[in-house]
Amino acid sequence: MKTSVVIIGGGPSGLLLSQLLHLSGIETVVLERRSRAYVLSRIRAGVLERGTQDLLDRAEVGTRMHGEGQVHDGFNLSFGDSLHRIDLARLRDQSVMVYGQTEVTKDLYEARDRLGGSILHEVEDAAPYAMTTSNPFVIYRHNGQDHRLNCDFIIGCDGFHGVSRKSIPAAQRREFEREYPFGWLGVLSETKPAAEELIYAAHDDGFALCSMRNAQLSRYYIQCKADEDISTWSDDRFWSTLKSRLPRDIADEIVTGPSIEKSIAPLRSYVCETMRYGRLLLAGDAAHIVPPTGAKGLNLAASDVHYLSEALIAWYRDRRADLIDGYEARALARVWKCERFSWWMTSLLHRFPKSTPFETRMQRAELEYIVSSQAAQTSLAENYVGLPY
Ligand code: RFL
Ligand code: PHB
Repeated sequence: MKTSVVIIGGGPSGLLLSQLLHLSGIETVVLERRSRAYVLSRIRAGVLERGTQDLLDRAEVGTRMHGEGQVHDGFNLSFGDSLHRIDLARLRDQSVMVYGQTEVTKDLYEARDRLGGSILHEVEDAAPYAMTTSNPFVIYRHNGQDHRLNCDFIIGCDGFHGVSRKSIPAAQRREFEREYPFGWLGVLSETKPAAEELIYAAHDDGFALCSMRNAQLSRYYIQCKADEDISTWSDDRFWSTLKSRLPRDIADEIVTGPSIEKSIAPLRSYVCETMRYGRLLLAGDAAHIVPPTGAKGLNLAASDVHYLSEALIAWYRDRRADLIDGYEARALARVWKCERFSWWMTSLLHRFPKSTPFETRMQRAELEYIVSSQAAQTSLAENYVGLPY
């Protein structure tokens, strides 16, 4: 069997790339380890930058996002029992879109199905071979049978735990990592959101975030221990901890209800600068992870897909190799800036178990500076709405 591009991983990066390539007449096969129901049950990102929205429009999957997503012109920082609004529209003349990753993924599946895209689910043991030759191939197992798929390129869109990055010899991988000494405990609940816009709360007991998916669906997170045992977190304990980290007037208004999803995510910053190894190219979480505080993970995956789709289209349409050769450098230039922003937001808003009193004062001084300085707010807003591609 032969196709042009094999994409390992059918999350948002893999599906979006496959859709963009299809629209330019390039054939792809997507190999996904999980079932479709499992992929759609993962609750993840909620905030889309303008560049991501534009890319979804270009992929002809933006209609439902524009109809059902919420345009947010600002968000709030909370500390010391008060709320401070960051006015994205005034500071940067831009907004973000609140529209869940689950919905983005559903829209992409719908489009790929409608156009006859080839997405194989519950694929086992996918592995790339001959990446440094011009005839790479992928071996995998599907429905109990082994297969070999020849191709021109293999794209690793298989997330942080995937096989693609690990197929690059360790000696060739330039990797950088920071783990944070805490995680996020997230809850989804069918309740009215705490406020119209997101609230990022820094509190002496730890960070909290009030987000949403729509007018009747709230998403909340609280900072927890890295090795937290989720079974010790009843809904009641979650709600009372969340409320204790928010300004009194917001906490009093919070509508509680049963959680319909509860999970813990570790926080990590990670970059594999080796985003290309011969005919294997990495995109999205397969190549880099940001802590979720800046809402950048999915958006960064989208900017990779933008550069990579341009590169592959130039290869097939104009027989140009320069954008493939330049992919890693173009992507990394943006990746490192988003890594910096996500690390900075995380460092600013969380309680670090080993912080000294001086460091805690520095965090507070920085928050005070941000809310009193238009220059500082402009920088925050510029990064939050998304750096240009
Ligand atoms: P994904 O979504 O992890 O998809 C990878 C896919 O590859 C499959 N796979 C394999 N398939 C075949 N063979 C193998 N060996 C395979 N190994 C893995 C997996 O099953 C999966 O389907 O990576 P992708 O596509 O690069 O997308 C990245 C985003 O999912 C991620 O960056 C965001 O969710 C991060 N993120 C956020 N990003 C934002 O832009 N805004 C946000 O508000 C935001 N909030 C978040 C987040 C991530 C979170 N968690 C849980 C880490 C909030 C949270 C809590
Ligand atoms: C979310 O709604 O899941 C969300 C929003 C903003 C973030 C992270 C997660 O920074």
